Amino acid sequence: MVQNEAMIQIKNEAMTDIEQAQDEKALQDVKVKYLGKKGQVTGLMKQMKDLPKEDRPAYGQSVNEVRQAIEGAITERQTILAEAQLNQQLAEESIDVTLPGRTVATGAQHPLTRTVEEIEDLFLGLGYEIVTGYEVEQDYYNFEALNLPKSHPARDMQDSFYITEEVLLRTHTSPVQARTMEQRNGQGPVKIICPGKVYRRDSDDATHSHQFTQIEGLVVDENIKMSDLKGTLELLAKSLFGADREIRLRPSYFPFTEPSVEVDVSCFKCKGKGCNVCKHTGWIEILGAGMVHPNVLEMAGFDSKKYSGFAFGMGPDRIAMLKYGIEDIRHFYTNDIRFLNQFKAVEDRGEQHVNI
Ligand code: FA5
Repeated sequence: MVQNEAMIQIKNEAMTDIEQAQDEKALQDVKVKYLGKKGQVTGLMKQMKDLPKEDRPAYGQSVNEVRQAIEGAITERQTILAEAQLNQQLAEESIDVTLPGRTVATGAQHPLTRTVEEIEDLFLGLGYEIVTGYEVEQDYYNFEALNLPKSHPARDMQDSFYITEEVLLRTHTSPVQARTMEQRNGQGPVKIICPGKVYRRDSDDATHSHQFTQIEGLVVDENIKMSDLKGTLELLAKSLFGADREIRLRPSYFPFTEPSVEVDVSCFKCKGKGCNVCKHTGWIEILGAGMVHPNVLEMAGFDSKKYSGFAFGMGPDRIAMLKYGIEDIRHFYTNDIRFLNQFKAVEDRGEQHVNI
């Protein structure tokens, strides 16, 4: 049996609908409209039961041909739509490989950390150990064990933040000396440096901060002399500020060392002639030092007749300021990215020492 009029009309309508479907969803709707359970082609099939038995096979075959024609057209349209969608996607998502890449922000080491690590490296190379102590410290280790009894007037040199009468924020890294010596049970040698944060009730200005960094050095052994201290500090000055630097020791006073000295380094900018960095003196003060006071050795359990030692304490904040020409100590603690980024350039050039 050939396709009847109803079949041809349904087929033609289906073909138009398929042609007009603009996306996968519309195409699915067309499929349901004609081939679904309640679809028009299914409807044709249902009419078969009303036909005489002998006409049914031919009728069924004709309806099937309509179904196959519609199914084929839907599949074809699906391919066309999928291709069109892919092309559109490719056009929209095209990548211009000639565009420059986005810069990835990289960090730089903080100038203070660089300075502390530079100093640590030098002393590690000389066989020192690095020891860290407590920022919240007992009055005993911060003062008394360092020959500064309760009423000692030199306590005023380091105005302190007290937490209780016996506990304070350490004012220097020297308590680490006292603690380390105590732990060694009177047995030398001791050869340590102690980096860390310290706190003082100093009012903040360009060269003073209430929180700053110190590095303490301590050597205790038999026959340690002032010349050992001088040689060590000379090496430190040259390593930090250049091979042609000299140092100068001036008499000073610290309760925990005797004799005590302030140590100056010849100005690295003017080479000693006088300039703004050295305040026209040719010398820059970098640290305090001295021979460990016999009372300090004895209090920590060392026999001061057998052992002697030297100690020094420096402020890496001020050293970093000198090295990098930083005019205000507060820059170290405000975390301004513009300030920190300047040191990235130094790092990239791999420079150890920047002349200002
Ligand atoms: C001391 O603190 C001694 N403990 C150092 C010492 C150790 C001497 C061992 C002898 C033997 P002084 O108070 O001078 O010393 O401080 C040492 C360094 O800390 C100074 O040279 C300075 O660089 C730094 N410093 C002191 N006060 C401040 C501050 N408010 N802000 C920034 N740096 C400071």
